[in-house]
Amino acid sequence: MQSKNERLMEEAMRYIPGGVNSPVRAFGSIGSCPRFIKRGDKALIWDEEGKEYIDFVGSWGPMILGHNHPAVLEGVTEACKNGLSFGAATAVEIEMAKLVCELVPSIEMVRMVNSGTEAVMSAIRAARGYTRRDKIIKFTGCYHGHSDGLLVKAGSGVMTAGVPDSLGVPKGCTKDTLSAVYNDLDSVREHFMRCGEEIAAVIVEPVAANMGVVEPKPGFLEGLREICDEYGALLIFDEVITGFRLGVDGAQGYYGIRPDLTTFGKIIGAGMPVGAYGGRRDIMEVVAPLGGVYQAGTLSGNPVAMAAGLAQLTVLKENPQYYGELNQKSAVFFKQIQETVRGAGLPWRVNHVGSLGCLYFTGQEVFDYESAKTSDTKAFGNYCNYMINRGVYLAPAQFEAMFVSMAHTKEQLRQTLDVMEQYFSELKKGGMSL
Ligand code: KE4
Repeated sequence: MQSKNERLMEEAMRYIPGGVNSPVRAFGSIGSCPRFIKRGDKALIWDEEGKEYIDFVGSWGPMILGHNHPAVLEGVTEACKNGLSFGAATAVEIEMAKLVCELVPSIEMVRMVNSGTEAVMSAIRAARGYTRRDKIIKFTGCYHGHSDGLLVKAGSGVMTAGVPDSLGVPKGCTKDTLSAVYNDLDSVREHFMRCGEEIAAVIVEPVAANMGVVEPKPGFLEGLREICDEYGALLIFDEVITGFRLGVDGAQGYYGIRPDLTTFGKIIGAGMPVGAYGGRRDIMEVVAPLGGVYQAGTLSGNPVAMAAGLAQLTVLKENPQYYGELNQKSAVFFKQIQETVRGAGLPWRVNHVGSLGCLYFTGQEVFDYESAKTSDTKAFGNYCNYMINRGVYLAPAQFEAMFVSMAHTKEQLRQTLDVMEQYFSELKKGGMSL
């Protein structure tokens, strides 16, 4: 007998590629049927079959306050009553820009767009327009959205130009994208020594949260800052995940590094489609209509989306203690996961930074893409399906982060650990294959 989720997936597959509007949602890497989520509240979500889950995806990061936060709901509801969109300047966009500039010291000017992808694409164009240089350095294992120039084959040789990692991306779009190794400053220096005067920018996830969760080694981010200054290249922090997550001033505040440009998404929209890029005024002044870098968008700065983001950022600004509580709660939780795994005699590794964490199914330390890739994704799939089937909604892919929110209660985290303990003890008794 087909479940409702299976019936919905069958129908979705008829009208939407892969049945989903974003590939990771298809549960392909864990080989099971996606849950069609009907609603969320605080740290919980329910699927169309009425099953309840403790949510550690949180829409891939935006729901730091949990689902349905009253301030966000009220902000959106009130904004809707005035109309959904005008394609004209609105006062709420000024409020939003002012708040982002106030909360993130490196941001002197900011432009709203509709996704993280659009924010990164635009920031790179601004960097190229400002420096009049073409090349960009990114890091293997870091993901910056799906704009052509960034869909570069992972690990393509340090000495060679980027090779497209997707059909439909012409070689010309990636020839100026150079790959370096995360946490390896020498791999960055090699590029600069060879063609430093052609390099417009280095773009980095200050905490790499698209190969699980990989923290920058001490000196890595500082080294990037120094190398960029030495060669006149710009440093772009892609804070689509870490922005307003690690603290109100993101990873740049957490690590004390000042990038030239920063990209945002996710939390800045509180679940509505919002991205943003901003930074030094002299750089942002190259953006149209002020300067010659063209970028536009029908729904950029949409008043309803701004109301959502403004409400969430205001709650975070007015309650700075939330971050201490969230990061402390998360640190205890991720350490307990590590203890649970070790207690079952298993070698797997937990990486965590603030409220981001990842359980890697590998016995190796994970500090870059190559070490992350040693994870046993099949074993992860078995674990992930077990957890989801028992009401713990994890990202259905090994190389995604767990997101803890302010709404997760200690009881829900304890419940999650109990299910993990069941899994690992059954595994140890041989009740399940790896
Ligand atoms: P969006 O275009 O998906 O809003 O943002 C792209 C992006 C840019 N930069 C970073 C660091 C990101 O993590 C992302 C998107 N993150 C993924 C999750 N790892 C979104 C989930 C999905 O693709 O469905």
